[in-house]
Amino acid sequence: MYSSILAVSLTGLLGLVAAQNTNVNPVTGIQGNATTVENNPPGMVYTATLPTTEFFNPSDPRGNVKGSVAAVASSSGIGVDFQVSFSNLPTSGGPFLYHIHAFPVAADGNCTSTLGHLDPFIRGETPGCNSSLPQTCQVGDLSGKYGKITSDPFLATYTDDFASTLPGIGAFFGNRSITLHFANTTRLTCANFTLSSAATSSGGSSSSNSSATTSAPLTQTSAPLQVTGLGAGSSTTASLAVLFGAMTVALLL
Ligand SMILES: *[C@@H]1O[C@H](CO)[C@@H](O)[C@H](O)[C@H]1NC(C)=O
Ligand SMILES: *[C@@H]1O[C@H](CO)[C@@H](O)[C@H](O)[C@H]1NC(C)=O
Ligand SMILES: *[C@@H]1O[C@H](CO)[C@@H](O)[C@H](O)[C@H]1NC(C)=O
Ligand SMILES: *[C@@H]1O[C@H](CO)[C@@H](O)[C@H](O)[C@H]1NC(C)=O
Ligand SMILES: *[C@@H]1O[C@H](CO)[C@@H](O)[C@H](O)[C@H]1NC(C)=O
Ligand SMILES: *[C@@H]1O[C@H](CO)[C@@H](O)[C@H](O)[C@H]1NC(C)=O
Ligand SMILES: *[C@@H]1O[C@H](CO)[C@@H](O)[C@H](O)[C@H]1NC(C)=O
Ligand SMILES: [Cu+2]
Repeated sequence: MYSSILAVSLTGLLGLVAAQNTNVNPVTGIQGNATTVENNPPGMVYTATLPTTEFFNPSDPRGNVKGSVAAVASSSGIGVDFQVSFSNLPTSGGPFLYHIHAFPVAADGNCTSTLGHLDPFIRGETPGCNSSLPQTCQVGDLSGKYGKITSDPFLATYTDDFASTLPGIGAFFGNRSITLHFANTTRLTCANFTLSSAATSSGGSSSSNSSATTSAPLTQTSAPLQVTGLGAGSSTTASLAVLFGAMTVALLL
């Protein structure tokens, strides 16, 4: 199951994705490069805290990876500040990858349920992200843009211009999740983002000014949802067209 891709396409975009995947670098999403989100509501903090039980090996005596990803819109509203902290990683199988995945974790903790990466611009998996050009990467490909997990503990802080805390646009991640993978892309553990606070006084910017959150020219607002899995080297591809709204989904299990 880990080496198979299930691709579901209504719009027939799959061939376009595949064509882009095999061509030029830098790659551009079908909906263009990722756009900087400039009207994130300040102070909205979303945190994904890893569960105590590992998805990959629930009886692992070492227990699960510990840690969290906390993300808050910068006080300017431009981009999102991420604070990443992981420890107690497996002693082999790295360097580990982590991404914002498009769907939340099922109640039973099964990380398969998070489906693929957050990819509102329909950029697809391959070629891999060039971290020098983060706007050309999948919005959710955090380890692609900012580095794989290469230490234990692993701590990273960065600002991502493309993810958003503004509900209603494709780049919004507050209703989605983080998934950690082994280097071979097998899913290790995952966690929902949840709203941990909506600060009212940090940074000095008003967080209650609704005019600050009205929509900028964000063309992805009505873009079809695109999620992709991880699997540049996958060997099995199955594709089928399904009449389910304007949705293109490529899923690696
Ligand atoms: C996407 O960004 C890359 C790198 O800056 C650029 O070469 C490319 O032309 C951009 N594509 C579009 C459609 O703007
Ligand atoms: C991926 O790597 C992990 C850790 O080395 C290993 O346990 C697992 O079997 C691998 N999965 C696949 C599909 O090879
Ligand atoms: C993740 O969030 C979804 C949507 O709110 C919820 O149904 C699910 O139970 C949550 N998963 C876990 C493991 O808490
Ligand atoms: C997780 O969900 C997938 C897809 O529904 C299923 O094949 C797999 O057996 C589940 N894994 C566990 C540990 O429940
Ligand atoms: C990544 O993009 C930079 C800037 O355009 C370029 O110099 C570099 O060659 C690219 N790296 C790869 C691996 O394509
Ligand atoms: C998450 O929120 C975005 C923006 O509001 C919406 O487009 C998307 O369908 C939501 N996803 C889930 C899994 O609820
Ligand atoms: C909201 O912000 C705009 C632009 O800075 C300003 O003109 C307006 O007075 C503010 N409204 C409130 C209720 O703070
Ligand atoms: Cu992932």
